[in-house]
Amino acid sequence: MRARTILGSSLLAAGLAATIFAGCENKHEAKQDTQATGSLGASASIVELMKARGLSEADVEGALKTYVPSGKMDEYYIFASGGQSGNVDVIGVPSMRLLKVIGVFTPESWQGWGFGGDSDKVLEGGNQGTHKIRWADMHHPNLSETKGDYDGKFLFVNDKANARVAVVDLADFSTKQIVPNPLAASDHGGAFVTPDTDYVIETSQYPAPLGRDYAPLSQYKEKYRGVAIFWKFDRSKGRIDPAKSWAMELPPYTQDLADAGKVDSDGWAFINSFNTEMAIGGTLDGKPPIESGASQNDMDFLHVINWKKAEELVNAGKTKTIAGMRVLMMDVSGPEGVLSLVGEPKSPHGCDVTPDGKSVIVGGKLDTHTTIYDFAKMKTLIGEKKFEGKDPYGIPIMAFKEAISGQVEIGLGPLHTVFGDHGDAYTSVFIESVVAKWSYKDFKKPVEKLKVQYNIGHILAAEGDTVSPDGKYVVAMNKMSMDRFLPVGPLYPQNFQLIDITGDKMRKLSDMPLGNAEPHYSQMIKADKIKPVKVYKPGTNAITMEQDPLRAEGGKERIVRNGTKVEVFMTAIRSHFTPDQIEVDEGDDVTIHVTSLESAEDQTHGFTIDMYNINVSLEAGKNENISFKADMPGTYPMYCTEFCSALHLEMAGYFLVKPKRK
Ligand code: K7E
Ligand code: CUA
Repeated sequence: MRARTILGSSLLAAGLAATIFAGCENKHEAKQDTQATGSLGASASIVELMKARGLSEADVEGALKTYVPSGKMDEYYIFASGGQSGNVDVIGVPSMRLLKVIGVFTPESWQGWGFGGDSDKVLEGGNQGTHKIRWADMHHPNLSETKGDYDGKFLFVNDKANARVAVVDLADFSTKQIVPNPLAASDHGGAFVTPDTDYVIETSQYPAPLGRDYAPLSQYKEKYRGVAIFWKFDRSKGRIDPAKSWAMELPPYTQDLADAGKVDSDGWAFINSFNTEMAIGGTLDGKPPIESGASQNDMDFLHVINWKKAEELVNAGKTKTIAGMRVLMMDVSGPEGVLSLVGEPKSPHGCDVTPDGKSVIVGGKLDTHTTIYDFAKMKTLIGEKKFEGKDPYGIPIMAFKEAISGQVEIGLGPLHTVFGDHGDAYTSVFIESVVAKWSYKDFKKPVEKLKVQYNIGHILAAEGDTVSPDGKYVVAMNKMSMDRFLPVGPLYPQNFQLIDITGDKMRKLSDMPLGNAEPHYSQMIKADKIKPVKVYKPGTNAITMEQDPLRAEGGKERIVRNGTKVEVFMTAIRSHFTPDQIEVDEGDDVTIHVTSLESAEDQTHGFTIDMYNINVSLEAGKNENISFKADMPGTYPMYCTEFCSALHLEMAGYFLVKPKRK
């Protein structure tokens, strides 16, 4: 009876039956099915299923909108920050299935990332000072852009904890470069790209003396500074060029998020800040913690930077070199009008430029509004030098009221804002645990709030921070997920909730537990913009993406000994290594060039030497160069770690280290 009521009242069931039969490729089977049960019967069985599983119509709608059958592809990719895992999570939309975890800052053993092969050099490049850094607090992945739209070629990510930026090439979804920031001790406003990816912007978080020299906290105001680095990206090489990069000294306010201008505001960058009080804590001495010291002022500062003009000043040599980097100091940038400030209410967080580049949206963690800054107004104020004062560092300050076009009452704790395709904006509201939908064109109050589970920190939309957002989807990236998933101990997964924004009302479609650290930001790109290679050209070095001059070739495998240096040219093909026996003396310096001779798609081998912490992945065509000291005498199997063929277990050999004579 109940089943009939649902059926009768619902277009969904009919739609379901239609979908099911339309989706059935084998007409004969479909016909048989219809004969056996009738189309109503099929619907009835769906209703039975719904009943048995306790699913509502909304659940089934969510399932139908997100289910991607075997052999069908997702419509979008998400590139999500892997947070403290230091690696990037790649997720398909709408299925919300994890496709890959790209090794970036943190060794990743499936990809052989950081276990003796060429990737070690990339990780080495990211060392800071005398320290080997092998983790990251990854925050904001940014896809490369052409004319303000994602072009699907590169991905940039920042490491807040160790002030670094990495470049991932989407030709093979692997990391090519890590550049350590020589000036700052931590970053946050990164890795934001300018509309043609001329620059990747990285701005500091916690102030410190530039170059990280020692200075006592009592000299905070005099010696501590913030900094913005403009990393020059060389697209033809696919690398950041540190020699052509430059920086801007900033006051010791705690700079937070940043965004590059676009369209109207192309050539400009915006960085917000908190702790303009310059509180330094001192809890053990009975002083207030930074948390309360930094929340005294009603206004913090949005930093407005004319980077095109700053670039001219840098090229004219008006810089000071600190830690090897050209820095435009505040005594130049303030008077020259390339750095200006304007008030921001209170403890701001998100800083997001609208798709038309006309406005900058700032959310205040301790404010209930988002503030909409009007770029045209700010440009005029700066051009006419109409300021209401200067900060203690001589940086001019615009009047708040004259710089904004409005404020919208959003709710408790608005953080980040992303955009749809018709002037709609979506703000994550942390304390209230909602996504607030509003209009940045006419400053409408939230037209709708959608509850999410729980404490949404971050948010993304389909191509939502480009000049042409797609609409379609928003994802709430929720910090907390109690009562959503099977318990896994006191450290809970994050909860990605996929939201359909095509209708008048937002609809939650699915939940995805993400058991891999806290994603701070993510971007969603149309899948057809990404065109990765399927196999490497024979003998490719995956770091240079060129044929490795030291690759091994079939028939030319050999072991070359030169004093205590041993060089092995080894090939891998189903299902053996050549050579498969290597004997060296204790203390020898060993280099193994191991090349996969496979050319078929998805035909991967791995190569490991037991106990030597050596493990590389050999995708078809790839060459890896492995160098190490044979410092541990003994007998060590070496084998292939991918189940590559029926005789995969036989793909093995021995690495023998003969002890030194005593
Ligand atoms: Cu809102 Cu980098 Cu998490 Cu700040 S982002 S923490
Ligand atoms: Cu090659 Cu298993």
